Amino acid sequence: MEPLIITCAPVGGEIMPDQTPHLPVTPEQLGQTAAAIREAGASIVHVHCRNDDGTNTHEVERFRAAFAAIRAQSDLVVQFSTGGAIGMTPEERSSVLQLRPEMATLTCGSVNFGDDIFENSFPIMRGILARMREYDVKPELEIFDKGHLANARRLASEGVLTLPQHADFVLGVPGGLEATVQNLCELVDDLPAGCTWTVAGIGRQQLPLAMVAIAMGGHVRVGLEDNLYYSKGRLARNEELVARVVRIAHEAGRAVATPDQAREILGLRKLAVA
Ligand code: KMH
Ligand code: ZN
Repeated sequence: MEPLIITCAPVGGEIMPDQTPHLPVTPEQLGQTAAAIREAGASIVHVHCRNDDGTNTHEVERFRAAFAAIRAQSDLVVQFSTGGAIGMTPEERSSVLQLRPEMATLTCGSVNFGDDIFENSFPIMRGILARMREYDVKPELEIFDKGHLANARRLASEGVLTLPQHADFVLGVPGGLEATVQNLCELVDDLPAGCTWTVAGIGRQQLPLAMVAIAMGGHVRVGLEDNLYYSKGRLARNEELVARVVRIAHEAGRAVATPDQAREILGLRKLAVA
């Protein structure tokens, strides 16, 4: 099996600082988190940004500062969110692509998201993909529901998305596909040929689905964006969620990818040395 790529999603767009003291809010805190999760064994960091008061922002200058802080302290693959937070416009969500992160997410369809709707119509997806092509950013296909893979195939048939790509199955969002092993297996079976995949289980399903992905040859995402707790009632730090997956992978005899190995698996260019 290829080495395990561990993505850490340390912030997200939903958790607020009054829910945990471990949420990185400022660019400096994101830089420190990057160093800590890299040390623990992560190879990709999935980036959302916050204002100093913890509210969400997709402001280009905030992402620029976060990108610089992460790069100053780690060689992680940097993946920006284009999902942002509920209520952001498609323009806001995609404007950060001009900073040319190595990767960025493309959610492949609309989905209920708690009491809200996370809107990703075909025009929104085409618009994000156009900017990804303009700035040469590799998409990661965010799959929250079964039909999202069909949407990706439709975008490919239109010629606006090339396949294969890397997919991230985000399972367990209230309103999306439930975080079960059966659902994961069905999605893996339905993947377009040649695609690689990661699973991000929400909440307490993060750990069991990570274990299944390690065994199946997939890849794993952990982090506070998806799961606040290390165990029942005990708030997690991002780096310890990563470290636990590394320990399990080692026990299972699966090597863990460095960022450069992740770049090779995902078809990304090597990081230029300054
Ligand atoms: N915060 C969610 C509404 C992504 O980063 O691409 C969307 C999200 C997906 O987190
Ligand atoms: Zn995200």
